[in-house]
Amino acid sequence: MSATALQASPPQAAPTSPVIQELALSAMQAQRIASMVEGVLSECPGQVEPRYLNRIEALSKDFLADIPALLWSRKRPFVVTGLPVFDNIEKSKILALLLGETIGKCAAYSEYNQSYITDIRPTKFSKELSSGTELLDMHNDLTFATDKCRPRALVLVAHIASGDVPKTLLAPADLILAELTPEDAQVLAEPVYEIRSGSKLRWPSEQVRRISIIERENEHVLIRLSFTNISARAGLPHDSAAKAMSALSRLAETALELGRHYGHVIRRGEALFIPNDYCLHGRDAYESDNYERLLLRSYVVTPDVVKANHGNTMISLRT
Ligand SMILES: O=C(O)CCC(=O)C(=O)O
Ligand SMILES: [Fe+2]
Repeated sequence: MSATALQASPPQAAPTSPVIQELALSAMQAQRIASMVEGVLSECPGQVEPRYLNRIEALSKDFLADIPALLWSRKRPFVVTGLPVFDNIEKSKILALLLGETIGKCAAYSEYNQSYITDIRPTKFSKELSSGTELLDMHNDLTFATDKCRPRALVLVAHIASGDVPKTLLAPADLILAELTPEDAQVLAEPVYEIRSGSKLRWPSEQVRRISIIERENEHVLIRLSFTNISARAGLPHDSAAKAMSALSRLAETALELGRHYGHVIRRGEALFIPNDYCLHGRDAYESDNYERLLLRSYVVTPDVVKANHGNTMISLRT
């Protein structure tokens, strides 16, 4: 089958939900992805992520052009369905990297886990909150990081997802803002907060940065929220600090409510794309012991960020 014939049947952005769209791949597209993945694995005998990325970079991904178009124009999360599924986890890793490279450059963080892929599953061997089974509160990833290094998007691929798997909670920033009172929205837009983070990293890189929680960028809304490390900025009068913190907790509540409403249970054959700055995510609690779930996550930054600040995609959170 020629590339032209494949391009003749583009994926359809089905209006399953006006908020979290589904992009259903055609069987031919899935087939083409599967053979790319097989090819990359067989051409990278060392089976390491940077090698996979080198190979992936050289491949034409134009037949998946609807993916970046959808992500960067709407700045809303969406789910891609109809992906090939693999038993060999190396192939699922390559798939996650391939999907990441359709929207930008996959990045690894030197002070985090130095890996282009992170496995997300309940385990006692990780300090990360996402590896627990309790509710994972609404957040964005590496919230504290600067514009020079923060992931612009996350791609989550389900390698295993069977039984009672929890929902990935999703709350777009503009919808959260629409639910807030004008007073709260105003406080949250002011730089009256500070975020302290990075102390738990492998090579601790603690930073304290002054931030606002909500920012407007033309018609889009940017949002910042993380777990317990945002406080009212030091030196703020007591009343203003109290106001800032109560607006923040109302925002977190609203985000959780919307996150549960719009969330998606990710299954095998699916990938979830989340624009990190424009949408909060979380994960519902595991409700029973009857589950098997292993997600693979790739972080993606934009090529201009890599070029201007790093020179390569092993990125330092100190930048
Ligand atoms: O487990 C999930 O569904 C989401 C995990 C998460 O927060 C992440 O991958 O950053
Ligand atoms: Fe996360």
